[in-house]
Amino acid sequence: MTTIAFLTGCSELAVLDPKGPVALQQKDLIMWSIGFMLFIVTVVFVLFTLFIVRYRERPENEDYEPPQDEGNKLLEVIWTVVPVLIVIALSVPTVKTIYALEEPPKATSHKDPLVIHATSVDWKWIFTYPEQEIETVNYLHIPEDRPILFKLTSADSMAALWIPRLGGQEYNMAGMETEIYLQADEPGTYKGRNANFTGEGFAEQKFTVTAQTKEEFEQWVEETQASAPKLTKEKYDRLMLKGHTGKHTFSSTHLEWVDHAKQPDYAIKVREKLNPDHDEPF
Ligand SMILES: [Cu+2]
Repeated sequence: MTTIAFLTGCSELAVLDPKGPVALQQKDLIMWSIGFMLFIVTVVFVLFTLFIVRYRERPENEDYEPPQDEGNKLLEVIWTVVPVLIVIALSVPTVKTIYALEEPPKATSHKDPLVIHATSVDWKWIFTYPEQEIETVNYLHIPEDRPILFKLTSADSMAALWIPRLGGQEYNMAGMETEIYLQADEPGTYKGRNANFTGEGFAEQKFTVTAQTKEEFEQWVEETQASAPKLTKEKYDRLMLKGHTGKHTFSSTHLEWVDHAKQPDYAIKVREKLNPDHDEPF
């Protein structure tokens, strides 16, 4: 663990500090796998040391010729069965976790998930709350203790949504929709980013997630609906240009005229129409 911490140059290991049930399950799987593998490494090195000490070359054994044994049933069975058991011990929990993560977290599965569309476009994140008719750029507000169903797609490059404290990444791909459930157990601000290299501006394709109590979240929704400007097609199209932009908030969504999962060439057509040398993402 210390080595990992030093190698990554991180003062904190967000993946190992989960703030939600999805990230917690993944952390448990990581810790189980590392622990189990450390155990195997230990056994191997102990046996290795034992053998080189015990069977080292000694003057009194100079003429020793080992007997020519072959086909020791017991040994053959041991070194076949043990690796099979190792594979089972690692794969069963992994597959179980993968399947469990396709569903909303168990503890809150009685609650309706909040649906948020997350669309990546070089190099920003567009979040759409279809039910609330809200759209945000580069930041998110979510209620705590409620599963969030992210519907992911990309307007251009293949990206990956990653909020380490809430769970592992999932790909955003043009022309299709992928899904991931995430959930925050406590209010707080968590970092999110694109985890799939998409060129020049990739490093800064980040966003923040603010997890709030149910009441605070509802208040944010109401205020946003009341005070944020409507999203116009003109404004939205300028978001399609490659580049960075700050945080933005709107009280209507781009789903009214485009779903990138169904129209993968939307951004390309917009870029042809706009002049990338003069127009910039607003
Ligand atoms: Cu780092």
